[in-house]
Amino acid sequence: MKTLFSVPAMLLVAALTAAASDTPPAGPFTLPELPYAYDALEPHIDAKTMEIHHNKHHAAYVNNANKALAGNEDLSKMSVWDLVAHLDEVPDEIRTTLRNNAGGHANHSLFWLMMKPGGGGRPSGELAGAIDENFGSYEEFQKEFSAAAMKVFGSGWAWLSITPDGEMVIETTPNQDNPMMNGGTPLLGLDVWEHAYYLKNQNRRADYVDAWWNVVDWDYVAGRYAEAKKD
Ligand code: MN3
Repeated sequence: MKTLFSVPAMLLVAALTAAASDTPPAGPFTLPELPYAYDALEPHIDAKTMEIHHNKHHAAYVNNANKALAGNEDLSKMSVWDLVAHLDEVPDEIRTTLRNNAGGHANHSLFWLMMKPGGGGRPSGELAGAIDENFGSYEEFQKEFSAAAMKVFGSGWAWLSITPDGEMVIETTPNQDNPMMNGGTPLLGLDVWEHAYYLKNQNRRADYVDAWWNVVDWDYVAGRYAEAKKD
């Protein structure tokens, strides 16, 4: 009879210990609120995908980055942008973890802002001019960007970005890498991880890419371009 009591007691201790060590630190990073409701991008991006993408995937990047930074006061003072731009300053043993998870936090924080309900259309002003100048036309840019997004093998991102030399380019990155890791400035990014579209589109990435153009927030992208030109 004694063992019947002691076994559950041990399990309880084990469960409590596991629960305590599974609780991620509260900072330095926090999951940003979405600037719109989960269903706001319907019918182009479905509510369930948005909820899981934000509340599970993005949250996991935040939690894992915070765990890796625990006890490192200097790195914990850096913004996520500084951190992903200066991975060379990160100790070897946490560099890959931060590349993936601070990278994931940075990329998703941008991604939510690069979309809005009632988005789409086309850019205007200086950004439109720069796109025409670099790609020939908006249509040509859109075609090239979509093709780049389709060519990402496995998980990654397609970007419109400014290189360290000030050139406007379409590029892709694997995993949660980001143009900032190479000194560039992302203007527009598209998450082509399957978690971004599999619930609605299954294997049809092209359908997701086509739908996504309808939610791009060109005003936000134009603002990023204006900021990049100031530097
Ligand atoms: Mn994602």
